[in-house]
Amino acid sequence: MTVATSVLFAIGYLWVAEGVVASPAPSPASVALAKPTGVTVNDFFFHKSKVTIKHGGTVKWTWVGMTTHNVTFRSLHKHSRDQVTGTYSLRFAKPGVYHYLCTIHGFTGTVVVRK
Ligand SMILES: [Cu+2]
Repeated sequence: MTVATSVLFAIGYLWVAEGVVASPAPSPASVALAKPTGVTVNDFFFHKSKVTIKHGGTVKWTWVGMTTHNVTFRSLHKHSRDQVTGTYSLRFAKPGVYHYLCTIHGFTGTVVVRK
């Protein structure tokens, strides 16, 4: 074997070995955890008005009505903008029962976060 072929063999080997180490497939569990739970913001209600998620999970609200609304968690000091379209996402690290409302119209929703 010449020096040139030895080098080519070495490069080929490293390329294959790195490919195996560098791109592990994502586990199904991590993919499932990453998917947010969807709630729609309607005129004039949240649907579903109560959702249950696991701690560390995310809820994503999507505005689907014709009127300006917001998602406001007074207990968490977190809120969306007043908006007619678009989305708002919030991640819940701690278990608990979280009530929220649209402060413009007063309709309410609940996020239950399990352990
Ligand atoms: Cu509203």
